[in-house]
Amino acid sequence: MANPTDRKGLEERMKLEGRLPPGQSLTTKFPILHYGRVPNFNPNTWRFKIWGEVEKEISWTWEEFSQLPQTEVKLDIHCVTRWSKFDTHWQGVSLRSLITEGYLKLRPGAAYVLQHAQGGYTTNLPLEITLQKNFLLATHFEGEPLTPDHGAPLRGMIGHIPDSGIKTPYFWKGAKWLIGLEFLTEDQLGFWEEAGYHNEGDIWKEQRMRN
Ligand SMILES: Nc1nc2c(c(=O)[nH]1)N[C@H]1C(S)=C(S)[C@@H](COP(=O)(O)O)O[C@H]1N2
Ligand SMILES: [Mo]
Repeated sequence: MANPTDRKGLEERMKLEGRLPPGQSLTTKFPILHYGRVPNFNPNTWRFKIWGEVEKEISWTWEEFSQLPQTEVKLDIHCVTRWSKFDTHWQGVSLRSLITEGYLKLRPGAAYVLQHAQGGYTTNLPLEITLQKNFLLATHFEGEPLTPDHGAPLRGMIGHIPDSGIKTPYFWKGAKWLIGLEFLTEDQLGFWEEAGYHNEGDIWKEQRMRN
């Protein structure tokens, strides 16, 4: 375990590099945070569905999902409860690649995406953010399959890529135990957004709660 001095030192460095958003502190751990309990994963019955503003609905088995083209990304993650974790490595499927490689065709009206998790958690994002490099349908963390606590077998991942200039919301906008994406013409609030969290949740603007 890193001693507190290391933590402080790393945090100072991230601050100097402009990578620590306001009101955040660095953690070297990986906190586990969710509402409710960890659902079971049964690879025989698990399905990943895509519906709404799409030309053709999708329902993939775990085996089918596992054969989709893979993408890797390095992200800084920022939780609204004020911890940040830097340089985390993720592997999975990018939504953009599903579209560019012809697996998924959206209707012209698609403008928002609602992530649906096993257990009922939902969270919403504008389509344009889910098509950025910092959004991933992630199956692996640091080269290993996700653990149940962190969302196995699949989670929505959203984090920051330094110097990318792209928009980054807080980490609640990535649903663990992800089982569906619903494409919408109008925005629809998710679980925490409904409960008063900010709808955009920009980490640099400290958009934590809706006023
Ligand atoms: N299904 C589900 N996904 C969720 C949540 C949740 O309660 N349920 N919490 C969110 C919040 S608030 C955070 S900070 C991250 C935490 O992910 P971690 O437990 O892997 O750190 O998951 C997000 N995804
Ligand atoms: Mo969070």
